[in-house]
Amino acid sequence: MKKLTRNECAQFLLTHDHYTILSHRRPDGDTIGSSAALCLGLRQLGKTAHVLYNAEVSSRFQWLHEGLTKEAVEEGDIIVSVDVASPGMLPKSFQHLLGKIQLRIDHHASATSFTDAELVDGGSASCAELVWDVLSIMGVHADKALGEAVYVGVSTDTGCFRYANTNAHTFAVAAECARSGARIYELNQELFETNTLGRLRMQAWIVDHMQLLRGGEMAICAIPKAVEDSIGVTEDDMDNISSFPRTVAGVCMAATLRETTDGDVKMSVRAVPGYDATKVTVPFGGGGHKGAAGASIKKPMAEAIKLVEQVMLAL
Ligand SMILES: [Mn+2]
Repeated sequence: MKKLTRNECAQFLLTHDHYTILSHRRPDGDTIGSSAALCLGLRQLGKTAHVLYNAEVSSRFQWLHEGLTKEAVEEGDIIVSVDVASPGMLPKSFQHLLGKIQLRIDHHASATSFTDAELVDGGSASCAELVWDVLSIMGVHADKALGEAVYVGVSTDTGCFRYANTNAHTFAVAAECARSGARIYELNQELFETNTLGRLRMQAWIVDHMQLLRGGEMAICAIPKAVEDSIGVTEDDMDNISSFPRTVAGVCMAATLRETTDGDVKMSVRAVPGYDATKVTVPFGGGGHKGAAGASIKKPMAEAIKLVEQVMLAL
């Protein structure tokens, strides 16, 4: 595996003409915005580029991929993944492409290499910023559609510029997006200022049921599938719900556990600076960033809660 700088990555992308771009499973604003931005930028340079159709993209973000997707990789396509930290983060329907992916653009420091070459910057708040840096080296100009794709990635991965990963570069890229004509106010309203009733009811349930540990320094929030079903939340309602328990005053690290349809548990951990969320996820084979990390736990919920509690109490 070859490590690339932004310049080398730009040169690589300039050299070829046909691209398929991959996003990750449970796609968030960053992987969707990054893939859309890369696709639009390559097309602006006259290249043939598509985002591989990801069935898990929720209705909230579908507009970003409109007109950009295709159903299958074509002969001769260069395959590029964006915001994908490990092979396991690829959707099941993309798994057969492992071994054929030429380039990974990513910002996960605790990543597993799985491509021929990679541009990885763990200091970048979002993958979209990295994509933008590379595109601008390539001579791409940010128009409104490209600016909005980058902005969705940058703003969602920084919690609208509130998380600790936010830095001067993040704001510089956001400024480029604003200059491009991106609808900053409308996107902020839609992504950060508006809640569905389902989401608010879920937050109310969390307030009543979260378990505080170590005198309120840490929290575990275990949401049974039956509760999600009875409230009637959608995946959009649950998007980044794990950042909510952490907003309680005094809570520095919070683990949110959700039951999957297979009866296993998906855990998301959020932490403030000085705490390391990966210390809770790595013992379960997961990964992530210090501020935000995740793991899949192949245990029933009751057992998973006990194990997570043990890990948190031992930190
Ligand atoms: Mn990301």
